[in-house]
Amino acid sequence: MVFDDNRAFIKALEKSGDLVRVKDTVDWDLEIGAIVRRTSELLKPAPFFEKIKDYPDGFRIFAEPLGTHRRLAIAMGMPADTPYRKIRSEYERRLAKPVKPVVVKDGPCKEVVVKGKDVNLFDFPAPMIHEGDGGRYLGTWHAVICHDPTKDWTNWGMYRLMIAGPCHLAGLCEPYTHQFDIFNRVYAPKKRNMPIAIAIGMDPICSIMSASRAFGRKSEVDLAGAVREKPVELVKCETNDLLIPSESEIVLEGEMLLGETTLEGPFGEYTGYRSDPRQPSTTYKINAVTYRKNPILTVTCMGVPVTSDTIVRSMDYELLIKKVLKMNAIPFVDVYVPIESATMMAVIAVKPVYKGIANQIGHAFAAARMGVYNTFVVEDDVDVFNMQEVIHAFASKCHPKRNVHIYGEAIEPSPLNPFISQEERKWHMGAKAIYDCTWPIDWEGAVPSRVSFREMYPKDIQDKVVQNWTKYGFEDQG
Ligand SMILES: Cc1cc2nc3c(=O)[nH]c(=O)nc-3n(C[C@H](O)[C@H](O)[C@H](O)COP(=O)(O)O)c2cc1C
Ligand SMILES: [Mn+2]
Repeated sequence: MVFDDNRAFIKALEKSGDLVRVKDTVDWDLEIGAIVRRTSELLKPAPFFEKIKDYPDGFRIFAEPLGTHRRLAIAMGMPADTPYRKIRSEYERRLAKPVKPVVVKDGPCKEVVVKGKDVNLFDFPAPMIHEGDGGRYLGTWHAVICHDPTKDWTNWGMYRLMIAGPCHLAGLCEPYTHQFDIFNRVYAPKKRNMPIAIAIGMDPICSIMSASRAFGRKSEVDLAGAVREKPVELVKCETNDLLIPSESEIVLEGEMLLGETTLEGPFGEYTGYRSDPRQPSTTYKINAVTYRKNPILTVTCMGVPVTSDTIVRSMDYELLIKKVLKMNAIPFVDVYVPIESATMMAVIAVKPVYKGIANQIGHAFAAARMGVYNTFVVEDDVDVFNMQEVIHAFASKCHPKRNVHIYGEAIEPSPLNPFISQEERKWHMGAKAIYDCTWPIDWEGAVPSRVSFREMYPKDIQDKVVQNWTKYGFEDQG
């Protein structure tokens, strides 16, 4: 059973030892960011800050909601120690049946309503997350919601939001996002601002969906319903017609402004580096704020992985990669985007039934709008989730001259890519590489035999050893 709201999720994390309540008063100015950063680098439980300097009692922060696979499993309603491969296959299974949301008349997110000139975004304890950030970020784990009336399509996307004034936010909305598309295709030609709603502190599945891009123009709320296996409850905004999850902690209602930009950034980014010079960014005007009593602000502190960003977006990228592979009829068996790679690396297992599969993948990836730069293609006898096996395959099978394929003029989807030059950044050009860790198909008969438990012993001996494992005196069946 998954959670209706973030508060129930927080309780479950506390019960399983995956959340720590910080009772001391902590400073929104860098101290919270530093604590969260350290928890990510040490893979510690999610911090929950109960008292924040300069803010009334009851204003709390819940950080890195999905910063480990344990927390992801709990969010999915599965045992905390579920192996990742099982979490993902359950996620994929549930996605098959989208569930439409239901509209309700009222909800906890309306407990406090503030409108017009009374709006002050500084009323919320938005942290100064990293030193050198361009400002205090109120949106680092949320959904920006907008509607395309020409397609009856509502989009949710997670796009970072810096406080730019008491009722203004500014943020990066990259050109490949749906929000950018809807604004420029539907609203800008009519010279209109676009109504938006920002939901902060939704249940964990709704947040996963806001950060996902693997599903094209499907409404994220229907897919959240699918993964929750029950509809999301939505309630109408006070000042526009958008619908927001009724259990959200904080809702900001407003508009994305036409022809107005605000200097925003730099920001400590998912790649593990501070990115962007300060630059003109999308601007939002906030006309009303509604929130639950004692609101809980969700926060992530991106930087060197592993973070909620890398946990959630790696899974999303795996689905995206599978789509690209299927479109190109590539005989793949499995895909993994290591959570330590900030989605910049992938491992793909293939059935090598014809020559040149790795190179074929390389060409497809070079043209794809995905920030996956280094891809390891292994054979289907390698478990893609097991880095011990992946590294061995790479080190022993990838001929440095023949098996490394470089695509030097690949499309660069992200200005945040740390390794491209200023010139490449300007023209959206980057590079990608494929490391072919498969044996040449014409080596039949000359392929070295792998010396492993699975391959070097007769089946009856393997079975006997596995059966008697604990009898020999070993604890774990493995
Ligand atoms: C924590 C976090 C922060 C993100 N920040 C941004 C951002 O500032 N700008 C952006 O364009 N995408 C950002 N993304 C990625 C988008 O959320 C992702 O591409 C998503 O698919 C966008 O939704 P859309 O596909 O409906 O456009 C972020 C993702 C996460 C998890
Ligand atoms: Mn979308």
